[in-house]
Amino acid sequence: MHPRDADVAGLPELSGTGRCLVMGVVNITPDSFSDGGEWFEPDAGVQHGLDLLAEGADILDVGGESTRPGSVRVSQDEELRRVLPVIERLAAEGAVVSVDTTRAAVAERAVAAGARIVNDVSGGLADPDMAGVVARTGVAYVVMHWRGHADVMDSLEVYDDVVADVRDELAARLAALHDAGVRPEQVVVDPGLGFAKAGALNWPLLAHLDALHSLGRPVLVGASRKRFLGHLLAGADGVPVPPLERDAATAAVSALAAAGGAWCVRVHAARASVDAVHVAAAWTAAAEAGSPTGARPGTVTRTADQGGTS
Ligand code: PMM
Repeated sequence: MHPRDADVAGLPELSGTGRCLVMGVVNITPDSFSDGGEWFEPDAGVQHGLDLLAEGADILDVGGESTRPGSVRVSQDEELRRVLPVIERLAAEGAVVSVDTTRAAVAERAVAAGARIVNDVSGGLADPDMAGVVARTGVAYVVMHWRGHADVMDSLEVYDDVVADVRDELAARLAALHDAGVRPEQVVVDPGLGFAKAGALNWPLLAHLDALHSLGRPVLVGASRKRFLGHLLAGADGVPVPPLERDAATAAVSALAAAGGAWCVRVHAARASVDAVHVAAAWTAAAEAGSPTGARPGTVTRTADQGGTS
C-alpha cells in the first residue's frame, strides 16, 4: 500500500477519502511570517478556523508560537493561553484539530482540550518529553524535519544531498520515537520546507516525495506562502513577492504534491488547495486506471458528458 493511503491513528474519518487532505492554518500569533496578527484574539481565531472548514479544510492546525526565521520564543504560559481556548471551541464544533507546538506540556494540555494531532516542527528534538506524551496519549504525531529553533535555523542549511539527508534524519527520529513507545501508525512525516532550507533546497524535496515515502509513513507538505515561493515569483528587481501574494503558487504546489503522493498539505488559504487536491485525485485516478479506450497518449476521445468547454 502507498503510504498516502495508510491509516493514521485516531483519525478514522480521514481515512479512505481517495485524495490528499488539506490542513488549514490557524496561527494565534502576533508575528507569524505569513498572516501575523490577523487572528490573534480567540474569537477571531475560532472564526477563522470555522471559515477554513467552510472552505473544505479537513484539519485545523492551531499554533501559538511563531516559527518565523529569527523569531524569539514565547513562554509556555503564553502559548497555552493562546491555543487552549481556540482548540477547545473548534474541537467542540466537531473539527479535527491539530496543535502546532514543540512543547510536550502544551501538547498534553492541547490533547486534553480536544486536539487529535500533535504537529511538532522539531520532530521531538526541542523537548525530550514530547515522545513520552505522544506515546502515552496515542494521538497522531507529525514529525517534521528540523535542525534548530527559528533564531538559528538559517545557519544550519548545510547538506551533502538535501533529499537523502532529510530522509535519513527523519528515519533517525522515527527510530527514536519507536524506542520511546510511539506506534508507527501514529506518525506522519514532513520534510520541513523552509526550516534550515534556503530557497533552492526546497524544490528537490518536493520533487522527490518518493524518497520520504520510503520511510513507510504518510507525508505532510507545508509550502504555504513560504519564502522560497516568494523568491521564485520575484520580478526583475529580485524582490520576493509578499506572503499574501503567494497563494496561487501554494495551490500549484498542493496539486503537484498531491499528485506526488502527499497525504496532506498544510495551507493558509484552504479553498484553492481543496480544489487542487480534488484535481490531483481525479488526475491520479485516471493515470492509475490507464486508458479506457486503449488510445495512445495524446489522442483525444470526447464523450457526451465531457463535451464543451464550460
Ligand atoms: N510550517 C510552519 C509552521 N508549522 N508544521 C508542519 N508540519 N510543516 C510545516 O511546514 C510548517 C508547520 C511555518 O509557519 P506558518 O504557520 O507561519 O506558515
